[in-house]
Amino acid sequence: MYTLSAGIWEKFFKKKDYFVVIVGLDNAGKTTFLEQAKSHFVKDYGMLNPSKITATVGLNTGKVELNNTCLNFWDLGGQESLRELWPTYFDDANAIIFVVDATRSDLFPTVSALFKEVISNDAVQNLPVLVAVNKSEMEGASPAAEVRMLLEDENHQSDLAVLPVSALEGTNIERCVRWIVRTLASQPLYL
Ligand code: G3D
Repeated sequence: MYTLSAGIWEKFFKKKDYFVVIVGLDNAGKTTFLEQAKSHFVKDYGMLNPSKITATVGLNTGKVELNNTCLNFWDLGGQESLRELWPTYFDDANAIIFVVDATRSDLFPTVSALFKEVISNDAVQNLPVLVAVNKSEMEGASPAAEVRMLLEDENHQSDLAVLPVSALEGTNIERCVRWIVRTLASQPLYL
């Protein structure tokens, strides 16, 4: 009886912890995205002034709680020399956020190759992946649909969302976080 009640308690009330890895090319806006997510969901969190956000060397972390879910974010440095460390984090990840700078269509071939590399990693194959098409408030930014076509890969088996965002202005950041939470909660596979 105790085991049954403990099981019910765990299922409905215990906070579920997930790890979400944020990757993308350097300067795409990963750290700004994380700062916005924290400022939306962490009570009294004072977002860093964007001008004070410097290039990620190694790792930034952040925790966001909503409902009975706790998302632990790892924002990984995007410089070429740091990318070889990404797979180490994929092994423990429950979801991936891939940030693309929508204003840098000149980098799209590199972005596409990098995305394929990420999703072909064995540990990522079955994880939900959210592509944040960032800086979308800027004139000349490529639409999310174009980025989606660029990244379409029939080998990726699990959930994929491609959303336009502005990490700087906070547009759609909440929607991204809620998509991750909803997708994780709906798939026992990801638990
Ligand atoms: P990274 O963590 O991927 O390396 P950062 O990227 O979060 O450090 O952001 C890199 C630069 O892009 C920063 O500008 C930041 O303010 C800017 N940026 C991030 N998100 C957006 C966005 O949605 N819109 C616009 N217009 N700019 C954004 P600086 O000038 O500090 O390098």
